[in-house]
Amino acid sequence: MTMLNRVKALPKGFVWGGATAAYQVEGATTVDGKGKTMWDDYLKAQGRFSPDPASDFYHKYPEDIGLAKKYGLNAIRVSIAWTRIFPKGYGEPNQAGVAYYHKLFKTAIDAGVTPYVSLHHFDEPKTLFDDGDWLNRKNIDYFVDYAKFCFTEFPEVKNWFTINELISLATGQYIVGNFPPNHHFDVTSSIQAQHNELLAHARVVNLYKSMHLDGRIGLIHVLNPVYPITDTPENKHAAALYDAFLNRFLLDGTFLGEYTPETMSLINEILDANDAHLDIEDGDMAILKKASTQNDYFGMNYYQSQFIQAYDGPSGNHFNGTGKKGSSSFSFHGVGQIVPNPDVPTTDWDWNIYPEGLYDLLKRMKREYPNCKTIYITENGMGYKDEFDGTDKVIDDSPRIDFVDQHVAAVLKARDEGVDVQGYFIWSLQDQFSWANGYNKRYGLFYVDFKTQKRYIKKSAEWYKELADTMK
Ligand code: BGP
Repeated sequence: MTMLNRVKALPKGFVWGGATAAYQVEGATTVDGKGKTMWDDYLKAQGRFSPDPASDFYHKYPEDIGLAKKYGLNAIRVSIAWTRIFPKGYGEPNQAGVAYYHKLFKTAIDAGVTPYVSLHHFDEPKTLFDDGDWLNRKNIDYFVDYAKFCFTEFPEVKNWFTINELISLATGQYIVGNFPPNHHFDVTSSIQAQHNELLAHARVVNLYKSMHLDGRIGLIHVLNPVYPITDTPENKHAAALYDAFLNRFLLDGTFLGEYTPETMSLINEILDANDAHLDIEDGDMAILKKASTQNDYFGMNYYQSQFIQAYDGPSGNHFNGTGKKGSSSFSFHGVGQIVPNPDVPTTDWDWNIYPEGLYDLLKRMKREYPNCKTIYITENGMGYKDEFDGTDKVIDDSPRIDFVDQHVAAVLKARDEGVDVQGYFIWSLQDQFSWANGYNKRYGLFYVDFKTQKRYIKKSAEWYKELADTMK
């Protein structure tokens, strides 16, 4: 019996993958010489959940790659934990960590599941975090050294990404305050971290190109389309401010190699309202400019769109980290307020389910950023409280299938209209913990019983396979 609903077939040669991130899946945080990340002590002190055993991917990767293959996936997103290679972020490489990634990549390649590899997925080495993290420009030098080591050491990797989701890191750390060091509405640090991470990305891309390697490189942004809740001039302006802060500043820096006057006028309005500032040093923009035409592709993550209302009051937020529907709020002084849209359904974590946003985004990339040529959707998926009855019965996660189906349909529509989208990675391959929500926010095609580390099949995996088979 077919499970196909909106999407009936995938284009031939489409990359049909599943995504993971080292810290969220590997576990084994203290073995084989691994150094601490910025999360280890923080999570311990917080006491909400532990990064061990996660999904035990450090040991279970052959099984998970086997499942990926069995269910028709031809690609996997993984990240290298910087602290497995350089426990302090710099110095002598840790051979056990290097050996682990060689084994992981070989297992995937041998199975016909191509690895797409990020160098940085939120897991900053603790030593460098303590030293200022991305706010310290020395961090950029260490990141470039680490990237160079990986490019030389892992020639089997042909698809690289520099950094995952600069905006989530910068806002999680300095605006929302749910990533260490938990600052709230520290606008200066947030915008400076974004600029410095863009510089790090650009330097690594320029380096990669100068090495003339046989492979491709790009970076990953999560984009949040922003719409005024009603079409008043005030709401439209608030939406433009949000868009500049969440999307435009980073897209301009990545694909134009400059922050356009229009973008900067919006950003400066936000900075002025918050007594904040941004330092750009001589030579920075030339580095961004050079890299802006050299990205081989763009990894786009998309989860949700935001609806905005003009707002004059103080900044404040409540983060829904538990899945209690309707408990989140976010107001940004000098920018606007995120408000619910009664016509748009939400997940239990108050994330708007709005596939139109993904379609709009893809069309916008083509219109506004011609240097962004090939796109992969590197993350999209639905956090859901899967119900597991302890048996081998396939777990029914129909709402997730519906979510992914709607979003893949939006991707293929944009592709039919000329946007060069070459692939889609569901977040996530197997269940893994969520940075600010812990283990009860599941996204996987495969259910992980975190007590026994056994894997169980979800209905979405069977649906994914059925679509994979349409490519043959
Ligand atoms: C992205 C991250 C992923 C993942 C995902 C889901 O921002 O790149 O690592 O966590 O979002 O988000 P969450 O876990 O907060 O639900």
